[in-house]
Amino acid sequence: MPKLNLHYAPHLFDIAFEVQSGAVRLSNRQGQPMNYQLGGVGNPVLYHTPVPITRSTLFDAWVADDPVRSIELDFHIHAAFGKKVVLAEPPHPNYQLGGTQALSNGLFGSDTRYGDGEWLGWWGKDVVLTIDLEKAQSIDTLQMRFFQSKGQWIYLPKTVQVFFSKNGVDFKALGSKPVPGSEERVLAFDLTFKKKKARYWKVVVQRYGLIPEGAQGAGHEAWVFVDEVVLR
Ligand SMILES: [Ca+2]
Repeated sequence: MPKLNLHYAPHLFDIAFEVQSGAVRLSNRQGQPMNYQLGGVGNPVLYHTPVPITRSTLFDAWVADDPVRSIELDFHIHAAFGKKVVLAEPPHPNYQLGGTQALSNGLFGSDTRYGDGEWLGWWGKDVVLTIDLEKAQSIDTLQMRFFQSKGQWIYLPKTVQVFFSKNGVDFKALGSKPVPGSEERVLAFDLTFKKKKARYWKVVVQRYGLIPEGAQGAGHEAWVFVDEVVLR
């Protein structure tokens, strides 16, 4: 797999952000005052403390004295937003910029490149994760996005399974679905099932496996890339 330059060096003057427990925390190296705005309307607000995100919205922030230095985040809120995700196997060290919380931060990765802070990549491992919704919630849909770039050994996974649990220990299967073939660079995958109320949810993404003969990387394990685990 071609190596990207992933030494993530945010530009000295950039605004950095983190989404923690459903709130956006902003910073910049110089500690300069920043403004933000939700939904692109209303008066800009001076940033003091992490801003809770309670609905799907655009979030714009900029350095008050230098508005060219800005970020725009497009939040998609869902039941797992800001909730803790636990992975059975961590992503590959080269593709875990955003950390585990990137899977439930309400932000999607780039549609064209997988080296950003949202896409997490696993090599030769299934993606197995549990989400604690903190209280029982009624859920009937799991949505995930998968990156595909066969020339770079990134393949869509084979199947996705979803399980639920009331105690976080005993999980019951709810649904399973093969991932449909696609030529898209990013596949939006949906798995719907009978509505269930539960606090703990588990997702098992079965990887593609070995790259077939005749393809780039034949005989090697394929990668799987995921940017968000949406529960509704
Ligand atoms: Ca994300």
